Amino acid sequence: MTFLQRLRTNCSKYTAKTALEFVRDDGVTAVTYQQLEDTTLRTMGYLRAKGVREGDRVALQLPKCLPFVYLHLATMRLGAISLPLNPGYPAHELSYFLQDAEARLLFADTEIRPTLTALPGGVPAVDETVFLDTHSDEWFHALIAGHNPAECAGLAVPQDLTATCLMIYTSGTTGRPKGAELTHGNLTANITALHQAWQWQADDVLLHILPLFHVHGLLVALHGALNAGAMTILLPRFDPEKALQTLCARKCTILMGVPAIHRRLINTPDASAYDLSHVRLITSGSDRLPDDLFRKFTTTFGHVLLERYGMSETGMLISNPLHGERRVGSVGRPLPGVAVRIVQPETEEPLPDGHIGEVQVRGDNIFKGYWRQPEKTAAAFTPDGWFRTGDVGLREPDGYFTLKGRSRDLIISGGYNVYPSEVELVLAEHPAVQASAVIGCPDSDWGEIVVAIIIPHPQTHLTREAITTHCRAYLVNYKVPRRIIFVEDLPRNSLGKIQRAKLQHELCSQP
Ligand code: MCA
Repeated sequence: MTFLQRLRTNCSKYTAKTALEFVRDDGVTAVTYQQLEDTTLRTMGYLRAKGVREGDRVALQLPKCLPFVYLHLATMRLGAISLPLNPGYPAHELSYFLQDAEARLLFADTEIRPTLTALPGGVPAVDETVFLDTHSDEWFHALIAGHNPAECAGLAVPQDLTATCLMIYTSGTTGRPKGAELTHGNLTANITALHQAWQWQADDVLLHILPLFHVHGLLVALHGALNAGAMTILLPRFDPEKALQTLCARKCTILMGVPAIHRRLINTPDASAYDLSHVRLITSGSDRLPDDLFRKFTTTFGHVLLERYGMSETGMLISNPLHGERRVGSVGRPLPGVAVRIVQPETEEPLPDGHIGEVQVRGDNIFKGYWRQPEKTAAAFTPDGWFRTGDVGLREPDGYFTLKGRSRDLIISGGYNVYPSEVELVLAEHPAVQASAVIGCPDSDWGEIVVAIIIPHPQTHLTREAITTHCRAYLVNYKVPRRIIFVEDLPRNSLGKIQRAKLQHELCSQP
């Protein structure tokens, strides 16, 4: 049974049970499984009337809200492709995604209307933009009110496992971001493996504190709970005190976070006074979990974090066990249905246990390819079909994997990926920047922070403020350099390539 079929079954089975609760400062909206199905069906009717057909892209540049969930599910149920986008993208970045994806519809918050309408030539490559006031759901319900659930109730839930249903943009070491196409089969394989590994139950209560526009918050957390017929309490944004209070008051059983979130949780005043004995699972992912944080979390809350490893292109790959040793510094063993091997990077020959090499993976969870990028898709896989993760690690003799770094230039800040090249390209656009290099430096709060090292053009007076203002106009907040260093020269190798590792060594002090 596919994820969407399972969800539909859950909606008929658990009719009166709460599927979602959205918590606002001014109140809570609860949605039963029956209401979730009805609203999804109405939304499907609305989308169909807007001309959405199989394979069309529907872009969701919305803050965390219930209409996001309805639109996402309805789009996939119609056989179309859900395209979640970070609501913080400035016009420049957004415009690229829309052009590349050629979305039929864009849903955006009314607050970004001025940004979008200021785009030269209007919103690119989108048939229609629908603005929603996401402060209240009434707007959305008014939009779909003309559509009866019966209108789409007879439509078959998509069966084709190879059809793309979700597109997530990921950046890379070169070129512009690429849309990773995930299929119904991928989503199903991913969620089935996690259901089994983490033993999701219908009586689980997930506290959802992550953004919805990424694989972690969407596929691992939200889909996990819906697939199990469990209840999800969604907080619109992460606030550590509110999260701990809700966790206790609502007797939640599952919480998922990134290390930057877990660090904020342990640093909350009187953290250890919160009784989390009813919580059965707290996971950590999207970034390496530092050993000291792993240990401090246990001493603060009496809970051992479960670290797992995944990527946007693959969903979840490796996880520490629900029962058994959650090994510090290790991401655990491959999830059911996922094959993992460590290879020598140049020859791609498998390496014996204990040897460090590139992590390569296979399984029904691995994405179909990059949207309209056959060369990049081909380059991402070995000739015999293994996906090259770009991460470096080793396998212990008992099957546990440990990640040791990355073979590509990637900065992970607070669980978000930042590629130096995308920041360097923006810096190069500034008239007073002669050359630049972007690196990640360790940071005790964010894991890593983005650091820009810049050679200003002679005869210009370049300030850090000017660089920050420039970057903010073109980049989403977490990509904006948090440290800016002006230099007269940059270290280069004999081929003229900037030596980022040398800069890192010289300029980054350990946290
Ligand atoms: C916010 N800021 C950041 C970041 N987030 N700076 C660097 N890195 C970040 N990640 C900056 C803002 O620009 C702002 O700066 C200031 O910090 C405060 O912003 P605010 O939004 O209030 O921060 P926050 O609410 O404390 O957010 C921190 C956070 C958030 C909750 C840790 O970053 C977050 O939700 N991270 C999770 C990311 C995630 O879901 N990743 C999954 C990717 P200023 O004041 O100067 O404007 S999926 C994935 O990686 C794979 C598949 C996997 O395995 O999961």
